[in-house]
Amino acid sequence: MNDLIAPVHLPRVCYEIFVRAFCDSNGDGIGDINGITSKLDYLQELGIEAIWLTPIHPSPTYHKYDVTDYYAIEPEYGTMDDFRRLLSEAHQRGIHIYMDLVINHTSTHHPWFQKASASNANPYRRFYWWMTPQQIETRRIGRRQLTADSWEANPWHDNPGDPEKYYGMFTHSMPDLNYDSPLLRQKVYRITQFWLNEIGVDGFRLDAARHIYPYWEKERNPVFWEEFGKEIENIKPGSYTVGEVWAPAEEVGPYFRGLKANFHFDLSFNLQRILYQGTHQNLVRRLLDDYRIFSTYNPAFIDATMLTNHDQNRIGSVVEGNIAQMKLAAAMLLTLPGQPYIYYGEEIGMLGQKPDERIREPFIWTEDRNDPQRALWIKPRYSRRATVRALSLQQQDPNSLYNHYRKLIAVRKAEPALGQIQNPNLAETPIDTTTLLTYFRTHPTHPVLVIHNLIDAPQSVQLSGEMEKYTRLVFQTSPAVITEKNTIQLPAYGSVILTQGS
Ligand SMILES: [Ca+2]
Ligand SMILES: [Ca+2]
Repeated sequence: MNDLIAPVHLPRVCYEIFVRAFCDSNGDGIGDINGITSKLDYLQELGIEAIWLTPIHPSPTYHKYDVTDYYAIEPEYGTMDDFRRLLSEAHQRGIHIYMDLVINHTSTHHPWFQKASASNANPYRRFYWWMTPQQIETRRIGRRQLTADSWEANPWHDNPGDPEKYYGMFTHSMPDLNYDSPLLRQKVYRITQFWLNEIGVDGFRLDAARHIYPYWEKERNPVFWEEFGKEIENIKPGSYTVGEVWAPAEEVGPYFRGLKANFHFDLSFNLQRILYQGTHQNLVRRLLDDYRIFSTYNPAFIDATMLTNHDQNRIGSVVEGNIAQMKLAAAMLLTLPGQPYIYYGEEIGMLGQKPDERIREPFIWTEDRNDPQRALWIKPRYSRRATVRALSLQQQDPNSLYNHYRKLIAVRKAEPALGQIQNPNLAETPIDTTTLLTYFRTHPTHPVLVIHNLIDAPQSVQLSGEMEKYTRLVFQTSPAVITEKNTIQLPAYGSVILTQGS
């Protein structure tokens, strides 16, 4: 169970790029691979050590989560040479590249499905799920319960002229692959081998990991990923994998048998609840419970944390554009254990609420309305120059959200207790004020104490007992005056990071 080898170097801060929206290099308005390459210096300066790219394979949709060719690059985004150059430039800067691997389903335009849907007498038929209405009825699997990631209630779709229907849990244009086919498994492992060894990516983000087998066989999913994890480890030892298992911790746990990391959706929701309600939600205790669950499946588990991703309302909109609360959100994410993922634009306070297109609006690089690098794939409604300060302005302002992120990331890297990714070193403090979130990041020689003020009013905190040793302020949101011995005055939504004074 524990034969997964940890990557030699685990990136301490990661960044998710929605490719279409990030940076346009050739003036067609669509963010692309060369655009990302041109911003590697920016990402390095921010402190990013790994990038998760949303899918870059050919696909008929703007989001590209329905692939038509797993061996190619979407022409809108560039060429294989462009991608190779991105990899090489990223690696020169110590930045890892993770590809989004979407293998729960394909596009209906994928040649596999084209062949599978054309006749039931070819080997590709078995790459998908087919049943007659009668079989569906008998097994009572005609309708599915809605989940956070799919509102499709009727997952069986008509194939014109065919007595059998096919299963597509997201939508009719995304037919689910059926991993009972050994040939399909072989083909998928060959794809991973191509990208890991022939092209040189560092790992994969696994889309819809909990849906590989349909809901009536869902206990087979962690088993599938266990096999997948072993294959990947054979193909390229130390490769990174992070799963999208949008479910409570109890359900996520078993996926750590095969996947090194999984996204922590419960944490994302708890952080949002903390911001809404201004109370700590027993976060530390809940996290310790989750870690216990994860570690029973794999003591070397990697907790992939985030405020939100490309499927959730942006954190900036969760707090209704309040920059002080966005700073608080960043301070929580970047001082908790795990491997944090920043969703592109979070660092400049981008806004956005569903539908999905609206949480994927173009990054605002400069205040120039004709900035050629700014993607124009959609006319922004939430993240406009009038509502979000351009990066170029924030870079010059020491108190900007951008510089807040940069400082926090630097502190996370400088303090070994904060940068520790595996074996989460989190501990409760004796402070029990509900409007404060406090925790230790334990360490044999350099432990850290973190205190967040969760409300829109100053609060003072008395440090007693063990906490009296923490006298050195290594980070503060804005001047947090230590008024007298062992008392810290925290401004509204302010955070401090303290170490033991020497
Ligand atoms: Ca472009
Ligand atoms: Ca599936």
